[in-house]
Amino acid sequence: MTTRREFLIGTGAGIAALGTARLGNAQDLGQRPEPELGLIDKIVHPQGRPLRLPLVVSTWDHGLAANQSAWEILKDGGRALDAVEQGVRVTEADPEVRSVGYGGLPDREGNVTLDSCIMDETGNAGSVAFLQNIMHPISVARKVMEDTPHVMLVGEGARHFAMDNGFPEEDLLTEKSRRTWKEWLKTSEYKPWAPASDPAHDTISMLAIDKQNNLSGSCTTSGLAFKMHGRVGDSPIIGASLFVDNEVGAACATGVGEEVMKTVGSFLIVELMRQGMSPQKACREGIRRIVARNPDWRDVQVGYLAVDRSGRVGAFCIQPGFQFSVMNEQGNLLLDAEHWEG
Ligand code: SD4
Repeated sequence: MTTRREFLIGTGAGIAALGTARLGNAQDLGQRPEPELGLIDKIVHPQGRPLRLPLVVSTWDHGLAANQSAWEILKDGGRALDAVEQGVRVTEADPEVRSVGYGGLPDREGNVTLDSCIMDETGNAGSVAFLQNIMHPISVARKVMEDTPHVMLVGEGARHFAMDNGFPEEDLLTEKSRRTWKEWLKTSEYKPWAPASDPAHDTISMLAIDKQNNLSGSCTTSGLAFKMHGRVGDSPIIGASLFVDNEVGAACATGVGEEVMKTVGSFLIVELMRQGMSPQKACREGIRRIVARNPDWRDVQVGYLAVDRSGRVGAFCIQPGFQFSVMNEQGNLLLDAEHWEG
């Protein structure tokens, strides 16, 4: 049973919980959740307050379903690495999410090409880029990490590696996405900088801390819709879309990958946390670096999400509209990130 409550929180800290907050899981059954002790108040606290562990956070509203799947692993004492893989597989398999995996919008030539990476508590990492016809790039990225001496495989090599390891080849272009592409072809307007409030651009990135206090992260996407064939964004690039350091925390990204890559955003945010910044301030500084070097920042969306190893959460974006999902034993919430005020 899920208890649905609406939260409207005015906050000097800037993260306003505006959407529907879904509180309640098996342990809350029959009890009214206590908002003043719950997730929201701790997240909106100016310095951030540690949330109860284990904990999983992810980008956008499709993160709610992904968090739930990750939580099934975390609540039983499972490993954060398994949680972040299983969590984003839900999104990869969902044809209604048009920016990740199966049903993702294609490049301008009609090919669905996928980017993904994963990183564990020991600093091991795996990634795949420009992968076609494989529904679960996150699991291929994990195989690259665990079964090869390498970090990254791309294109045909990645696809052959996946098939050799038993991943089925599938057509990932759904009828709905094919129709959207055909519609786009009528104008063929090349606009890779569109803000991420456009539903075509919603990568899932996920971070988790397990009961052993270990961190892991994952990221998976079909990338910018109608991109040039062969274009690869930040999502498979360790340090850009994702970085995990078990001594400090973890960070991940969504939005226009070129901006994230040029500022090595997730690595930057983890290093800022290492120097003592809260996750919230570190995410804000990551966004400030992009805004500062980019006169056209109003046309660009990037959103960052971070946790430190104590369980403090931060999120910040350029344009209003970036949402993130946070789950622990107290509930599974969708929150609006604070945005840059030009
Ligand atoms: C990319 N970062 O390919 C991805 C797209 C994205 O929300 O995150 N959209 O650049």
